[in-house]
Amino acid sequence: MTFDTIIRGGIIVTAADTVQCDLGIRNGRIAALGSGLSDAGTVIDARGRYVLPGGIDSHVHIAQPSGPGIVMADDFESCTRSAAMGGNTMVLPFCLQETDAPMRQTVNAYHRLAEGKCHVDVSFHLIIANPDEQMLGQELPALVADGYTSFKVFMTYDGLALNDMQILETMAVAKETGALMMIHAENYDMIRFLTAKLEKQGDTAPYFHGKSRPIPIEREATHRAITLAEVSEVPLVVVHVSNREAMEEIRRAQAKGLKIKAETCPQYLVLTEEDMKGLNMEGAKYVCSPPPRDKASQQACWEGLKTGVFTLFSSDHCPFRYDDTQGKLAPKGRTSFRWVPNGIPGVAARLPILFSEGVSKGRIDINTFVAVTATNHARTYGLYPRKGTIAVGSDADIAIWDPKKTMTISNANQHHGADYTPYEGIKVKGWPVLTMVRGNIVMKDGALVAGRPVGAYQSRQLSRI
Ligand code: DUC
Ligand code: ZN
Ligand code: ZN
Repeated sequence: MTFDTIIRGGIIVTAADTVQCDLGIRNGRIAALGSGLSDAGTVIDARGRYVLPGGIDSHVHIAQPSGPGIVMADDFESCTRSAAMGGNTMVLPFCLQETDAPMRQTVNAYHRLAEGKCHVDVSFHLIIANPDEQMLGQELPALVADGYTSFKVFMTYDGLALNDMQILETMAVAKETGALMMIHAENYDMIRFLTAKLEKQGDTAPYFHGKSRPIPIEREATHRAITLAEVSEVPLVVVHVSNREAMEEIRRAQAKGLKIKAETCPQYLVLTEEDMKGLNMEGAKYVCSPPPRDKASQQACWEGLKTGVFTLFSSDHCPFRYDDTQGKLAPKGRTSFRWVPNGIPGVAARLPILFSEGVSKGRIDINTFVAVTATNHARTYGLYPRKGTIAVGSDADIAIWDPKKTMTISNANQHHGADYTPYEGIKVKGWPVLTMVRGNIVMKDGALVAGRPVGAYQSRQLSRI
């Protein structure tokens, strides 16, 4: 047999091209593109469908420690199941540095959690919470050399926030090793100040989460992060950008020739701070950081995607159950928004939302969709061209989409561990009907294909940005 599988007659899309032809797969890789391919064990009819590189969601959180008494709603099995259902073939979660353990030990613990459980491929970013001599001088360079080639730092949060000196010291290691740094840009002291003020006024409901971290707080930190990267002469990814002012800081830096990349997420396209106003604690379902903003900010994020200021569209999947005292209804959360677990699920909703709101409604073309959901993630995080594109020799990581299929997003079709989706009720046109990881069909027509999970850990090269 020439091929294991042929995908016949679909519209094959890459970040650059759109062409109707057959695609032949052998040994988990794309072996041929052309017309009239034959001789395969399995033939998939894709006429009238898009054949896209599988989505790569380079920003998800899985089984990450989230504070006393709080438990994330997804383990590696449930998050990667949800990812596969949503047309993804790879996710990149984070390994959070623990204060009392060597980073290598922590990374190995995440590997053990993931091993044999994943329905799509995975690779890990690191989160640097304590950039001491041991970490910066030894652990981090060794981990980068072993394929953990990107790490995130935070400018806010107790126990995570790094000051400017620490960020500079960490950037020096990025410069030395070639690793790529990602940054959560919000001003810690301003958030602390406003949180205390709001609490004193009795403004403690989930809605005030947004008021405790308004746009200038993100803009200032974005500007400072860019300046620190400029002085350090390193590239930087600003993750989860939510508004025009931060976007304009990034646009200016890019126009100056700085290697600043940026990401936005579905919550900044379709949610607003009004969603956090729900009765009782309902607003907690939408609490994430940066918070959803307003309609004008949504417009700005679309503009960022259309003009290439944002090259990455990720979910920032960070799921907590709602009706659960280990989740959004943690008892302390009723006393103040400050204690509401921060994050929302979205790994399955990311692609249908962007396909429908972007491609089906004519805001972006299908090639841009592929670029911002797959190809740029692979390029940015050292996986290209093995991942993120459709080309002979690349892994057969493929999602087949029915561009005409209409669906309503609901918790039932997310298949994650959370008991709600913040995108409940959103009607979409365009839906993934098949997901294939290295030639293995893992999802077909909204159902997981039975069998052992095929997802595997992927070591990464240095970034190509
Ligand atoms: N930042 C993230 O990237 N995810 C969840 C919460 C946060 O602050
Ligand atoms: Zn963050
Ligand atoms: Zn995140």
